[in-house]
Amino acid sequence: MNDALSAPVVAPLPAEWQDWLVADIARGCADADLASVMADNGFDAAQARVIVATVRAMVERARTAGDAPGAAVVAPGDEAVATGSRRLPCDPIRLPPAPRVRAHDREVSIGFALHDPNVALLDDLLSPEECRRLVELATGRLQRSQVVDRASGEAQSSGLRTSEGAHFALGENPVVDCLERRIAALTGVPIDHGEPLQVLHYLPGGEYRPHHDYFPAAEPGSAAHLRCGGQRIATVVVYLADVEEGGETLFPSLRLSIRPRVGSAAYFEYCDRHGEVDPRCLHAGAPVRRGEKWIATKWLRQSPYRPPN
Ligand SMILES: O=C(O)CCC(=O)C(=O)O
Repeated sequence: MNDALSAPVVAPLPAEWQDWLVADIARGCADADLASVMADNGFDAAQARVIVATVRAMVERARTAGDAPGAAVVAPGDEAVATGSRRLPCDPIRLPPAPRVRAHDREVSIGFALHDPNVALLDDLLSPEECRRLVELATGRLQRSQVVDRASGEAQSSGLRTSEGAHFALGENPVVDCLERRIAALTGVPIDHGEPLQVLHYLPGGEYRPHHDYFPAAEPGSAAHLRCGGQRIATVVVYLADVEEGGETLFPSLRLSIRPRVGSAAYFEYCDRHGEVDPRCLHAGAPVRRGEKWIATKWLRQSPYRPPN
């Protein structure tokens, strides 16, 4: 492709969409998925395909020339992250750069988005009816929630996590299927990179003490989990009901507290394209003070997820 041809196609594209495309191409997203998100968000479908192909060609050309846009630059003096290496610049957030975006079959609002680390509030990810349906489907198959033992990798009950939960296989029913498609459309992470959805129920006093969702590479219990689809890269916590009091999702390092509101979701990323994890995404489910808390949690992986045997 020559520059004279590519320039007019890319130039009118708003800068935030250019950045989003460059970042998602570098992460390995497929052209068809990127074009489809753009089409869902008001771009002409044919033009979106041309734009994606053009930006990809520019990224490839820059990479060949040794000047990849978004390439890792180690910033001298940056604080260390979990691996003990110097901190790399945070990847741009995976969400499309618009306050209101079309995600598969539904308009979703981005309530707020923080950068570095990437944390966002998604409003209206599910309708109240869909939330009620998920709660209904989970009731009757709830079991005590477990955590992964850091040394052995085994799942076990713990006072750190006092909820009960139910797992749903990928696409197990229409609500789960729609939710998975919406999350994939929003994040560009393919559906098969998702672990089974968990619906969780907390009674008064129930909580999830501060923890990370990723598997620290240095811990012996992590190895078996990392073989199942690589590292966890992001989490979506969907609130299936309001909570009368308490039950916020807390991010102590960010001094951020997200209050459960039916249909909305907390979204956060903690593993970049170099596999570096970000301990600042420490989070907790605060104790429920009054009422009950219902959420659905989706963990996304670097690669297709295969459950351990
Ligand atoms: O209960 C919450 O608000 C947070 C849930 C959570 O941390 C998780 O599922 O990983």
